[in-house]
Amino acid sequence: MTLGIGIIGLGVMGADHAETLASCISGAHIAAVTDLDSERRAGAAERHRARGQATADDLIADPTVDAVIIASHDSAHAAQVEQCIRQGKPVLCEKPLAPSAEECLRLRDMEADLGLERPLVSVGFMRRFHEPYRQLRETLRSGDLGRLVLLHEVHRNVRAYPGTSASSIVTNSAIHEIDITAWLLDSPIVEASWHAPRLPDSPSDWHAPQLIHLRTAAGTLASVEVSVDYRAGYYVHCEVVGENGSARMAQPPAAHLTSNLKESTRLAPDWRPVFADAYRRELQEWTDSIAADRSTTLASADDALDAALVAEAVLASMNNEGVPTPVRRPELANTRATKGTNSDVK
Ligand code: ISE
Repeated sequence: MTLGIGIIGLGVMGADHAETLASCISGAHIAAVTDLDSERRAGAAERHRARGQATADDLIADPTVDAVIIASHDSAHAAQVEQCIRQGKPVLCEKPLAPSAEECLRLRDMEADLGLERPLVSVGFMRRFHEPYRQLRETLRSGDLGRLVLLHEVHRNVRAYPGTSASSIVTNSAIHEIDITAWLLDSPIVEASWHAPRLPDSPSDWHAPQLIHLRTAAGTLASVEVSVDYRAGYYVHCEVVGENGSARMAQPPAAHLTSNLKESTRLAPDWRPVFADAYRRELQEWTDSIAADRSTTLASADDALDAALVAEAVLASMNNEGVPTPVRRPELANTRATKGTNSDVK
C-alpha cells in the first residue's frame, strides 16, 4: 500500500507537486486535494483520481491521507501546519513555514512539546536538494578553498507574484538564500543588513533589486542580490570565495542557440524548470523517510525558525537605514538540530 498524500493549495507549487508526485515519485499516491477555488479543486481531483476535499481541515482529517503537502498562500501555512501537528500527520510545508518568526517559534515549540522521536514538520527549502548546491557544499567541506571569506549570491525572478512587497521579497524569495547560506557554510547567520539602489523615479516600491549582507558566526560575509521583476530571465547563482581559491555553482545545462550572428542560451521563465530535479529529490526523500519511519534530511521547523529570525533582522535593517542588525535568537530550549547538521542529502 503506497503512502496517501494530501495536497493543500493547487496554485503554481501545489499543481507542480501534484504532477511530480503523479509522474515520478515511487511509493506514494495523491489521495486528496483541496483548494479555495472549487473548479481548480475539482479539476485536480479528476486529473489525479483523488478525493476533492472542501477544506484543508477536511483533507488533514481524511483517513486516506497519511501525509500532507501545504502549498497554500503563505498566510495560511501556520494554521494548516498546526492542524497537521494536532492530527499527528507528517507535513511538508512550502517555505516560508510562516511569515513571522513568532509563528514559526510557536509551531516549532508545539511540535517539540510532543516529544516525538522524529519531527512531523518538514519545510520546502528545496535548494538543499539541488545538485549544484550539493556539489558546492562538498567542495567547501573538502577544505580546498581554505577559510571561506565571501559568498556572492544572485536570485532574479522574472515577474512579481500578486501581493509582492519590499518585505515579502525578503520573507518569500531571499528566504532561500538565507537558508542555503547557513547550510552551505555550516555556520549560523548572526548579523544582517539591507540595501537598495536609490535611483530617482524608481518604477517600483519593492526597491528591486535588493542587496542583503549576511554575516555568519564564522565571520564569512554573504552578499545577496534579490529581485522579482528582472524581465530578462530567471537566474540563480552562488560563488564562494576562500583564502585559497573560489568555487561557483554550475548552471543547469541549456541549449546554445546560434542565429543572426549571435550565440545565446535560453533562460528559464521561472524557478520550476531550474529546480525540477531538486523538487523531485526532496519529495522522494520526504515520502521515503515517512514510509521507513526514519528521520529525514529535509529542512526542519528549527531551520525554518532560524531563517525567519534572520529575515526579521533583514527587515529591521530595511526599516532602519540599512544598519547592520544582529539576529536575535530566543533561548532554543527544544532545538533538536543546529544548522547544517543534517546528514548529507541523498
Ligand atoms: C518562490 O516562492 C520560490 O520558492 C522560488 O524558488 C523563488 O525563486 C521565488 O522567488 C519565490 O517567490
